[in-house]
Amino acid sequence: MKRPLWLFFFLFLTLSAQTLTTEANYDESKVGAYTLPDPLLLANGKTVRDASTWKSQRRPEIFRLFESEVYGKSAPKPSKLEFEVTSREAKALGGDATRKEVTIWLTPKQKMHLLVYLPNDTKRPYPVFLGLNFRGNHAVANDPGITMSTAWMREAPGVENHRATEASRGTEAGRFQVKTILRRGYAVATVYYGDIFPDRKDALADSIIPHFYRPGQTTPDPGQWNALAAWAWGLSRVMDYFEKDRDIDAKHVAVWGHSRLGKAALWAGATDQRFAMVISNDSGEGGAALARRNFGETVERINTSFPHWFCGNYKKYNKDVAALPVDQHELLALIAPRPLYVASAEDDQWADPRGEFLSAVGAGPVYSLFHATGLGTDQMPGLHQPIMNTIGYHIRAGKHDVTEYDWEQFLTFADKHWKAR
Ligand code: GTR
Repeated sequence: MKRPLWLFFFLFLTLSAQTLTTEANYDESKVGAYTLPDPLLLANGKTVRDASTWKSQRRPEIFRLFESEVYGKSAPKPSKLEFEVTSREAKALGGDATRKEVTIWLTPKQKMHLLVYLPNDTKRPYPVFLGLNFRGNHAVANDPGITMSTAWMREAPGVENHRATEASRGTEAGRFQVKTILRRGYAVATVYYGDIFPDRKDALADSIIPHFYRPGQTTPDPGQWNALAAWAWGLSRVMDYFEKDRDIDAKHVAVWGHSRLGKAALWAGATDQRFAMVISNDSGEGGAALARRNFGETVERINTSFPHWFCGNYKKYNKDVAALPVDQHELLALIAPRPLYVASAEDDQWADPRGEFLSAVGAGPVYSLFHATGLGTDQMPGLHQPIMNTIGYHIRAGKHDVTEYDWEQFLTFADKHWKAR
């Protein structure tokens, strides 16, 4: 029997519509009921009542679940890390800063480039804000002295054929606010995220990951790392360097990130407790936002658009997010009792600002175990009303970005927690 061609088209369209829930939900009344896993409930059914049980039993349980089901387990610290200071300029940025460039050899063959600005005053060692950048170190400030990245990058202003040109200098400066940060007495440090894992679906072979395969291994196991965990791992390697750099106060390193790099910053804060403060800016799905809230981006969407970000096991939850053994408030809880700041933007509904706030609320009981006040409220504040307890939160007007307003809050938050250092 001959079937008309249009019937096949029709079937194809129906099937593809079923494989991906196409429309993102932006209607609060359609979020639906969900039950969050209890961060204080041990696998053996007992409840955690003190910080020591959290640290010795429950934290490792939650950590291992995130490791095997969400981000994947990373390689350990390499035995042979090498650091090479390639430049030092004491009169950078019109004399306001000292600029250092450091090559971090992750393996004898794979390196990443670290850029550091130090404020030119006498209070060495400096606390520092460390964050990955999207466009190469030369994009974070208008400073012709920064070595241009030669790595592959996504198309962006000043990028041609996936390589940076002179025109891309300073194109990410608005997000880094280098001078403002330096003026407040903090150092600034950054690495191009593509040095660790180029942000493309097919870049695994060019990433750090194959360098740590077991003999004969050709792809990560479903519970092993992928791009997000690799970016977080790279941040820890910067921390390894800071522990040897006398300009930097390694006990006061705030790791921060925007969007996908905010997700990486949170995972870095969870995996590496040397980071004394963690800041997530508009990190959304797979970052600060609750996975179970059906609002904006979903687990299925993110795994479909970015299959190289999370580990293989995370894909099991595309159609059944309720089966996830964890939710993102527990990722935030892994940061406890260290200061944690979550920032949202009103027009960034894709990242689910309310889901980011509720996740910070959900981490609160773990902060309480340490006699620290998490957020101290479960009422979402209005625009430009920052909350600054051991967990901080704000939602500002405007779009998905990092702005002067965001930095003003991060700096105030850091001052509040670190002034007495
Ligand atoms: C989006 C992605 C978000 C967020 C964002 C970004 O396309 O869906 O999860 O990570 O990219 O990194 O800018």
